[in-house]
Amino acid sequence: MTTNFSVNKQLSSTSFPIGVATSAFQIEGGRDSREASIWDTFCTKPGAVKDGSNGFVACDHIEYWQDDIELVASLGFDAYRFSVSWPRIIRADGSINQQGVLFYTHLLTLLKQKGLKAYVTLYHWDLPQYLEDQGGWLNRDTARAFADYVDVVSRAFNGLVDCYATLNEPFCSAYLGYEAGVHAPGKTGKQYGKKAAHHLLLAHGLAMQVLRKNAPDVTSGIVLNFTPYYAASEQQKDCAATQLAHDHHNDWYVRPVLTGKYPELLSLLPEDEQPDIYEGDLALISTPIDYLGVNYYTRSFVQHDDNEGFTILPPEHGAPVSAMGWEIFPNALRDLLLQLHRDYDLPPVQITENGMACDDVLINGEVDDPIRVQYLQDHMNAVAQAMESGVNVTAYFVWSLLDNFEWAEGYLKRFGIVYVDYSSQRRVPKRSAQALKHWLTRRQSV
Ligand code: GCO
Repeated sequence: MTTNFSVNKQLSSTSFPIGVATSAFQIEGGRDSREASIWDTFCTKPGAVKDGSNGFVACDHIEYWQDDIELVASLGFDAYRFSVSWPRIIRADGSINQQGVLFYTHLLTLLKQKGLKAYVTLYHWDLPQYLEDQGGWLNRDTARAFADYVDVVSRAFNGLVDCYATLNEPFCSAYLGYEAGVHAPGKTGKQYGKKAAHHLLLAHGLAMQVLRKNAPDVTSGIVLNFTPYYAASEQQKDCAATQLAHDHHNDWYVRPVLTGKYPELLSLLPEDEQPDIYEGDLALISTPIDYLGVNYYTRSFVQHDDNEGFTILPPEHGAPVSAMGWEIFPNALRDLLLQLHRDYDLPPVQITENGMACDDVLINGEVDDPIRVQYLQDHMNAVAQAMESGVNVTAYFVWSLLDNFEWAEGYLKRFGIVYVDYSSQRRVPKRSAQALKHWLTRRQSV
């Protein structure tokens, strides 16, 4: 297998951390040693998850975590981004699950021993079910409960963490979970999405204040996902629809965090779709962050729609797509970074997720994924171009270390650079992992 991997010099110095990412629900398993999360419940709904699977075992990382960290180190990465499972830390009765806390402190200690930087995400979609039973993210109190949980972990992890992310992709939690209903908890209705989003952003703001107190030396921020939208035609109404999609899905999250204001769209929303904003909320939400985490996978085309205002189109016929059906278009990552740089007074940016699902198959003990190698190389080079144009990017993470539970797709989609044989839990580094290793271990310090 060839393992050539050629990346622009900006990203090829050992002083620029290259990492690999995972999240708790997607890999851990160990369901019996934690409380239920909204994803456990969602998985029991007929038809909610394509293959009818769940996160009871997943990659059994709760058993194999030492091997998995060893793998991250042996592949030559500088950093590991993972998430902490809230329902593994705080029990329904409010007490602390010390075994859960220990799991993560052991993991963090091992990362330190291996010289790997620890990037810790505090919420990657697995809300404790007992909080959903009280209204979940539609209940303002959930934001306060999050801050209390963050207080517990940031004290326990003292000295072990390099970087915190409060939330991962609040758009997905709010819109996919409470409006479109395709993610947990599976609620549908336009009256819910922005309300849930506001409480999530509030949770972020409250958590930032806790982190400033408990972990003042740790780089802290938030991770947002962005789908750059392109107008399906030059017609004015398609251009307006594209802006609307951007305001709803991208700008709704980044603008309040960076400026303390929602997009103007707020005043145009029907009353029942408006979030419940209290005095002081936006000041909290815009607590200064040390970095903005950007997750990028694809772009989309947008068309005017008479009912909804906009509709998002599938990729054009013949466009290269991933196994998710998402268009592969690296230049949109460069352009996204440049646009953020133009629109905002940006803090340093980390690319906290980037990767693709392929139809990977294990043949004679090997998995050949040249398309993923190309994808990663092209996207890293797109990042390097943005850096050349002045965007301050300070880290890059591949999604994901392992094939894992891909939410509503179950185990059908493989995003890992390491193949997981779920029947034996054997891990097999794909060609992409080998290519990355070859490149990572030959970088120079500059
Ligand atoms: C994400 C998610 C990941 C997904 C990945 C691919 O943050 O979107 O963090 O959990 O697996 O994006 O869909």
